[in-house]
Amino acid sequence: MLKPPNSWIPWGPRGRMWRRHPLKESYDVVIIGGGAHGLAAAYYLAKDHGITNVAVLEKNYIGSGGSGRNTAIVRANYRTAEGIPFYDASVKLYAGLSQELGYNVMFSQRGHMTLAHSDRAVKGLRERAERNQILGVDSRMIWPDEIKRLAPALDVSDRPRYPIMGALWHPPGGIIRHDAVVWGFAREADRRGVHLHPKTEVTGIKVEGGHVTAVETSRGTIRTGMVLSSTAGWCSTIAQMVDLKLPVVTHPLQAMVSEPLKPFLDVVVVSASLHAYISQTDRGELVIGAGINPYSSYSFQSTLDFMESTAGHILELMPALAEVKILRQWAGICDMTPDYSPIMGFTPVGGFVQDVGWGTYGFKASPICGKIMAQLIATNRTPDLIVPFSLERFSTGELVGEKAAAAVGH
Ligand code: PYC
Repeated sequence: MLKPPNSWIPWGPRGRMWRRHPLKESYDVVIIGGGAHGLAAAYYLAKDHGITNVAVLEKNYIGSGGSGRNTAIVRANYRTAEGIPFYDASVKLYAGLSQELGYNVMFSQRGHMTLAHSDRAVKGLRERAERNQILGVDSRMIWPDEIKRLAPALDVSDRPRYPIMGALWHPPGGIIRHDAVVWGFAREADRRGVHLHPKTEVTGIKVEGGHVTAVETSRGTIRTGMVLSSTAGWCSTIAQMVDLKLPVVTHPLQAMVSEPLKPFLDVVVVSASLHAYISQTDRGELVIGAGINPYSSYSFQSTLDFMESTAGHILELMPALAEVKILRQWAGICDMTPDYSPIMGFTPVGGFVQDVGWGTYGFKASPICGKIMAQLIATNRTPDLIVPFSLERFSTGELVGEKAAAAVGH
């Protein structure tokens, strides 16, 4: 039986994961988006800086957006001198997260393998491996013998239309229990006094004299001088509320899961040329994804076309999976920027801060984004790590090109 909100409900050995609260008339910080990024920012604001008069507003349930709709891959094998240290810092935080949150997020650093099927792809991956190594990230090229040893199900013969020629091997990469990341951050933010408000939609943001003064929601107006947009899918809608136009186009991204199988795949396998990636969860299910839908949309619709074409590509890589059944499919939506890097930091509107434009990379950056956003808000300074990711780069031309580091060709 559901008990009334506003109280701890003892329905498990530790009670509810987080409490319900009435919406207060004012908060020091309002975070829009109750996914891993927003919750991490709330947690680190409280833990690192003692700022607890914070509300996290989520229009649906906690973790219902991109945080609950990704394929749970974590990695740092990016391409640019700006991106690599950023995602590396995230992998390192993820590695200590179970201990930090006192909650098992099941991070399995089983290794991440990006296949090359052409000379050009080998060259591109080699460049990435070298840049990763220079910046202290463990990545190297491997060749068909080692690829077969690490992932015996892969067909490394010359039978396939696109034979496997080599791979970028990134041992610290892996998969995680994505819901546990959300729940762990939510629980710890709550325990430190942050108010989590699910089912609370932001309908407007009030700006007076060039500075944010209030957030209007489906449950009433909140006075605040600091708003962080940590939204995926709706970042342009939120930015428009303060008359800010973002260089973002939103696309759906689909994925699917198979029936559970005996464990046989203990690395993440990615093929950019075949537009597909696959990993096996601890439950034995295969998690399979592809590139974004080729059209801009806010739709969460799964399509047969995605299932059919992606399954075909996976079978090129692992023909033995021909009889495996797909159990379910889902879609999320991704805010794509022109250079495939995020937009983080202050904006021309006072008190309006953004952590958006993550495209298909958002989940893997959650802890570092939370920590950095909390630092930015608490100190009113942009931390060095995110200076290259400002909104201004799209007018100065100093882009951070990470398209070539995408798991698949989008
Ligand atoms: O960049 O690793 C990645 C990824 C996988 C699924 C979506 N993005």
